Amino acid sequence: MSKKNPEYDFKWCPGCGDFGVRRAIELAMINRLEETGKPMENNVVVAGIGCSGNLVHLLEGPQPYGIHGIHGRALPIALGVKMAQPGLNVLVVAGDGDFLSIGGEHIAPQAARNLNICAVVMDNGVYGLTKGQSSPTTLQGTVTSSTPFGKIETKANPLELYLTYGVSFIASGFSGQPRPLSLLIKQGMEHPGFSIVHVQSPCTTYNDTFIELKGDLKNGIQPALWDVPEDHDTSDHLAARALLQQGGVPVGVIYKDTHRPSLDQSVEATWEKAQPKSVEQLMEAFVF
Ligand SMILES: Cc1ncc(C[n+]2csc(CCOP(=O)(O)OP(=O)(O)O)c2C)c(N)n1
Ligand code: SF4
Ligand SMILES: [Mg+2]
Repeated sequence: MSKKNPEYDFKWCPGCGDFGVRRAIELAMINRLEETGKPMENNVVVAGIGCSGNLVHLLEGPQPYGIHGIHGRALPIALGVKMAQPGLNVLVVAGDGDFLSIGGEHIAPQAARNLNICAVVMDNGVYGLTKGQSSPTTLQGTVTSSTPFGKIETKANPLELYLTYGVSFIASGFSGQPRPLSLLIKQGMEHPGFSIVHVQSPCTTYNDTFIELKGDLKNGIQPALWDVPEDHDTSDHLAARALLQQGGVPVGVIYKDTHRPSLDQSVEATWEKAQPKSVEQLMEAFVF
């Protein structure tokens, strides 16, 4: 991390949304530490590559363990950490490009396994670190350095994607509200299965969406953000789907299924069924 790694000189731009996400993660971890009595070293942050992934070096206060991995491969690394040490609290931090573009193929398998980790996705609708190329969540038609005549593809809807893949905890948050966001992240960390907290975290340099998200009523701009109603039934898949079809950006818990076993529980149960074979039995298997 930064203090232990003084040669690491990466800095976020002023006003970057990721500052708020960092604060929310710090608050959630400290809160968890106070509630469970487990030390900060019980937490591991697995980061992708991107401005968002640099969060792992920029955390302040007590330091969790951190792995700054490979672009798009935060989930497989987190799978390895969790399988080796199921007692650890594993948190993935990744950008929209990292998680949904190059890393998109890893979401469905982990959803099917119900890997017991929490992924915090910082969605700024752009590749920030590499200077502003389009990402899956860039609006169709947007002119970027990689789409000089406008983006051809439609914008992905990550929350609908997660729901379709069967992610067992899905929340949506905003970096400009670090305290409420920390509560969503804490719920995600406590959820016994695969949780994703998808965060709108604007890039002030290449895609500043703060006003669009928060609105500017004086100038007739309605906020895209709206709170998930208190009476929303988070256990109801169809209700979650209907919520996502209302447009804009819901803030809160969208869906939660606590009835499925997590991957570590399923692996444990499989170990109990597996009969270890003796060397003789294994050798006999090769005899024709
Ligand atoms: C395998 C691989 N491909 C491409 C890159 C170049 N690269 C680094 S970060 C990045 C995209 C970052 O966008 P995002 O994940 O949205 O993170 P942000 O910087 O916006 O937070 C790319 C394409 C890389 N480092 N490794
Ligand atoms: S380029 Fe964008 S995402 Fe990266 S640090 Fe600057 S504001 Fe944040
Ligand atoms: Mg991005």
